[in-house]
Amino acid sequence: MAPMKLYGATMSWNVTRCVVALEEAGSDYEIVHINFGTGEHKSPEHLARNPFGQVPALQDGDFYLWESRAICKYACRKNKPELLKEGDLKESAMVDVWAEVEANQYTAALSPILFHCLVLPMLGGTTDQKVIEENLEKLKKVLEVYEARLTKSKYLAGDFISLADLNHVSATLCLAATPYASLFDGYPHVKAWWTGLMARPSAQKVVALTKPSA
Ligand code: GS8
Repeated sequence: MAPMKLYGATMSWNVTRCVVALEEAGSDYEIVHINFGTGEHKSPEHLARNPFGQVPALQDGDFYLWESRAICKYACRKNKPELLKEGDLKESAMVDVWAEVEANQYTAALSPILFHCLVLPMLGGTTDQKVIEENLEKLKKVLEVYEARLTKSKYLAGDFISLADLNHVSATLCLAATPYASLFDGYPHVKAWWTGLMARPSAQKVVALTKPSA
């Protein structure tokens, strides 16, 4: 069967979130670059893949889907369901809980920081320090909860790695390029968890893909 196609630009942490899951699942896939500069994401071809004209989108044969976290789940269900613990009612529920926390607490606070520190300057916009500070405060409160959780279990959903942990990798990698790279220093268990995630080949694949020369 033909490899799956992940459409996107690897500078997007929504796209590289999918790269991590596809790598971890051992999926057969290839990345198809979408050129934002030429507006390719709004072309009829791409709108057929993602009606919102956004990246990422995934193609598996004649099946298309979008929304990075749905793509990540699909890769796991297809190639590595252990990452979702779907056979266990309570473990899978904890994976769901921490996957929601990643999306609605952690990345909800981290994204505006990344946007203002990294994306806006690239687009010629002006960074709003107030937005950064407000979201840093939110993120610190979230990290306090993570620190407490990670003193009790090795990973977020329990003593097993899951998609809930892996979904953090792509956006957190971008934090290193901001002035807040040392944020985790105040949270030793979070830092150890992150160091473990960073060492995984899937995270290193994203590092390699997002190097300026890549
Ligand atoms: C968000 C996708 C998104 O914002 C997901 O896949 O998780 N909830 C969705 N994609 C941006 C790229 S930056 O990460 C995008 O395509 N923006 C272009 C646009 O909105 O026109």
